[in-house]
Amino acid sequence: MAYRSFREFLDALDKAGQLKRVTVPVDTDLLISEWSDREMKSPGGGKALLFEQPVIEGQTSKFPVAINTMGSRKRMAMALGRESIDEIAQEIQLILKAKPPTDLREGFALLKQGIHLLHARPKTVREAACQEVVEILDKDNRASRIQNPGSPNFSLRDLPILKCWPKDGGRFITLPNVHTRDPETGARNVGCYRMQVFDEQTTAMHWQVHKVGARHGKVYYERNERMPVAVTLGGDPALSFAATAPLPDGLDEILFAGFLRRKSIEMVKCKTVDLEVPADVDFVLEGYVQPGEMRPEGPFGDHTGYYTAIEDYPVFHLTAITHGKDAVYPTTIVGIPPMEDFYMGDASVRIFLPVFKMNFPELVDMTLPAEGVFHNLVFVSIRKQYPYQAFKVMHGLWGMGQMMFSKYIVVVDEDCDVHNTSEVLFRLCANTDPARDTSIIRNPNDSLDHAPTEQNIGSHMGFDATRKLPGENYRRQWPELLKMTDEAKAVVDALQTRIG
Ligand SMILES: Cc1cc2nc3c(=O)[nH]c(=O)nc-3n(C[C@H](O)[C@H](O)[C@H](O)COP(=O)(O)O)c2cc1C
Ligand SMILES: [Mn+2]
Repeated sequence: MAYRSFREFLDALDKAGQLKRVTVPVDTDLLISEWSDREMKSPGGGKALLFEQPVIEGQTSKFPVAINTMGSRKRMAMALGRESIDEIAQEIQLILKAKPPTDLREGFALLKQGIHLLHARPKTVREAACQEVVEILDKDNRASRIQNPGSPNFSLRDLPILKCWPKDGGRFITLPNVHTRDPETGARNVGCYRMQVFDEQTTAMHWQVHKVGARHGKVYYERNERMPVAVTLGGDPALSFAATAPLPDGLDEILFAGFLRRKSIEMVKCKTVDLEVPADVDFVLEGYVQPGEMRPEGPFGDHTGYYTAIEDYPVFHLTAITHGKDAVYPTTIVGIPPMEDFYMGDASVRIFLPVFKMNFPELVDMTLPAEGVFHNLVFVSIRKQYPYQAFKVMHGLWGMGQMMFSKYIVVVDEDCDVHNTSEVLFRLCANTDPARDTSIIRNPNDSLDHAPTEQNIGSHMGFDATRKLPGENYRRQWPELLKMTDEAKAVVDALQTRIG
């Protein structure tokens, strides 16, 4: 089921007992963050929170704050309108099976075609809920200011944007969907890149060097042209998820979100920039990035669990803010895991598992444990057939999109449950001789990783924790893993049931 608005999603969460309303005033300066951190770290990810009276600089905001709306397996599935994420993985598998692709590129091309076939192509509309209230901020456009009866003067200061951690450089928009276009091909991209608020009309734009927004920015820079950017907040959560998913460059997030929610997304033209945005979103921040203009961003309490240091990033200038009358401000916080974003990353891995399996037929399961905050740790299980196959798989993963960042990859046999960290650690410790069973390589690193000597590059390590086959320099008899007989288990099951 597709949601017509973010409110409709919140209502669905409420009905499912997945939403807690906080009716007392709570300050956007650290207090909502502390409250939410406790909730996110409670068993299974806790509940979504709706702060009905967020306080910003002493004033109660008229927009409520929603947080942790995707922070559990159940809520993540609900956000995509599904019973479970595995449904989506199965659909992707069906698309790929229709005509088995010969390589990954072809696989994604096919996926794109399949998504088209499923009527996920966006439609354009003229009237939009996200433009019920329009505030033109651009000085150049003041003359043509669109007057909306009853619309208050409104700027970024009126949004209940959180200061998340004590030493943060300011307030950060943490769940923005940043819409850009490649000026050469016209291809659209939507990415989730945080934005530090500088003043009521400017923010930072934290697209890291490996991301598609940054690549689009570089093309504008080379052409010396002003880059139109539209940032949306809220609407159907399928888009917010798609903006975080590691899609290959060129796979349109709007199409992908349409596929996820099984309904095409309605788009509306922006008021001050030549871009389209989903009509159902809660807020639209329209504006531009002037290529070459950079400003210090940070520090920010990041998903690494540490503060990311101050660095120069592009500046986003607002030209208009539009919003619905009933808008809700969606946000999240990141920090020491587990946090809400773990469930978003986990959903990405599960949805794209069929694509990985297509490239690695031996791949059984894969997970990015919360402790590794996405890029630091990957557990993968394989059905091993020939010597050094574990190394083939790790090197293959290091060559695939954002998997290039994976700092440690542990490969185990198919009978090991990768979702059980203790089982993986047991295999890792028991089955490896470090000098023989590891591979250290050089690869790009995630920009946020503070450990490497130089930013963006570093070493990565793979562990072959599978049982060794002939031909893998193991000259002894590999021992057998302990296993109880089924008969003994059945007898003890029966006895225990009898005594209760
Ligand atoms: C809560 C959250 C915040 C994020 N913040 C950033 C960010 O500030 N900068 C960035 O480059 N990526 C950030 N990401 C990761 C990107 O959204 C992710 O890599 C995405 O796939 C990028 O899309 P793209 O490939 O279209 O550039 C964030 C992800 C989440 C879940
Ligand atoms: Mn993208």
